[in-house]
Amino acid sequence: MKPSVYGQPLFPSHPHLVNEGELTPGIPMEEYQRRRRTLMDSLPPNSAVVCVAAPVKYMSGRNYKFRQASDFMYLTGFMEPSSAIVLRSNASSRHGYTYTFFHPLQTPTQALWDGARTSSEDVQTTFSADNVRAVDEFPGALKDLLRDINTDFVYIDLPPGQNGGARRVVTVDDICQHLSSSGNSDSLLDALNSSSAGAKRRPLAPEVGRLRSIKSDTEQRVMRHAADISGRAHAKTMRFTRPGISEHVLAAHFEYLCAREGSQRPAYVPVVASGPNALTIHYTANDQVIRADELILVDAGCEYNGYASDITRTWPATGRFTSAQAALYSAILSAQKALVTMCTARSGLSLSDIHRRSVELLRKELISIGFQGLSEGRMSELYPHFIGHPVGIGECANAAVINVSIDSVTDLHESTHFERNSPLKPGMVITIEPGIYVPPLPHYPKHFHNIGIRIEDEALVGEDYPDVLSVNAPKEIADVEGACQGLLGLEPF
Ligand SMILES: [Mn+2]
Repeated sequence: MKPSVYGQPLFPSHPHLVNEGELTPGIPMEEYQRRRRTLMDSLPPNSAVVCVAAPVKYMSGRNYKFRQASDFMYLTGFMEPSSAIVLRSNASSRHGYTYTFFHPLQTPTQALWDGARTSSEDVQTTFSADNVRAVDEFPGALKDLLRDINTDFVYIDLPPGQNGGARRVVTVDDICQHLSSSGNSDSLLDALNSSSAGAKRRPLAPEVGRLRSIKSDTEQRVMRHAADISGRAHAKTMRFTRPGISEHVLAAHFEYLCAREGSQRPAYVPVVASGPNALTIHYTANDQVIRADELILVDAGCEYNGYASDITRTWPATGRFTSAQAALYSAILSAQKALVTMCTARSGLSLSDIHRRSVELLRKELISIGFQGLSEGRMSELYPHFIGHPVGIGECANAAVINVSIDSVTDLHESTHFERNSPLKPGMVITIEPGIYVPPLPHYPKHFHNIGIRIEDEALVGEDYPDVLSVNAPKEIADVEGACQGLLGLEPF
């Protein structure tokens, strides 16, 4: 069906991407219903949930490729901007709650220039909404909801603020601004800030975050596919590497390989750090030339059908580790493999526990290759970040929420409402990414100076065993060298 009459790929228009019965690729319509039902069942009686789509962002006059807000995507499967939903407890309705969908009505001019948006009829039938209304009516409906004496709690989140990355307390004017230019946002803001509304407002993100942290079977399948694509791209990028080319060429090559496999976008800005650049944890300039004696640290992963992947590998430019590089690499690898085995429910460990183990293990490994005087301070100089983080539907996060994870400043790849101190549960997907970055300081062995190595896998937590999703990316020294040298039968393209 060309042109499509929908605002996103759906089975009738894109049967090569979306199977019958699925709302988004890989995720059935019933699963979205189950997510909403589980959310509503987890809240007190007489609760309402309000969730808002992402706004369109502009780059010098033209819009960026749109990406839906993560929680809205998780609850609706709807991939268009300027929309909102309201869920209300209602035991007598067919789903156990009522589902009201606000979306923009399209004008013929918009359709001509931007292509079709999903019609109200299709929002109702395909997305299972009980009521469909024009988004212009949303501010008024929200005001009514906040004043409704039969609604005890309104779970609502507001877009992150601009004030240094910290979340503002009330910013629903942002919601109105991007949902409805005609809406009276002043009076809505007044309504939200009224004392009665303040007493009923609750943050939605922690509630959705709890659900999002446990991946269903279908989510696990999508995430495995995302990791397969990224892992293979790592292997082929190893093969593609040669001294004398620039870091950005490897970044471009990796992204090209993922895009060809159907990835919609990179999950985050990749780190391609050659030699001492690897000592900058968030190195993303990716604009220097790779030298023959250097290692290259590549932290890169694709987003595929809404789910992120996140893998780091470090390999030699020439395809062969020097003895110092190999010694440090093996030390980190043996700690990394031991840490991956801890990603089970049976272990009873939390991510924070695993982090503490990672410091102990790395210290022991470093001592065995000649490091001395590894006090707590020295360890955090060599290993300045956290062991890992949850992965799933990506989400921009602010550094204030969690300030020690590698990815916290740029992107968390999953809800920020992950309980680091609670034992791991089956169905969680977390990264295990120990790294050592040796500054050129006299208290460290000279032959390790300026070497930075990180090895990062994605582990699906099981009851008794972890399932490593990122297995396609070579990790053992023999496999990494084999991939670089073309001994694994892998072509660079
Ligand atoms: Mn990561």
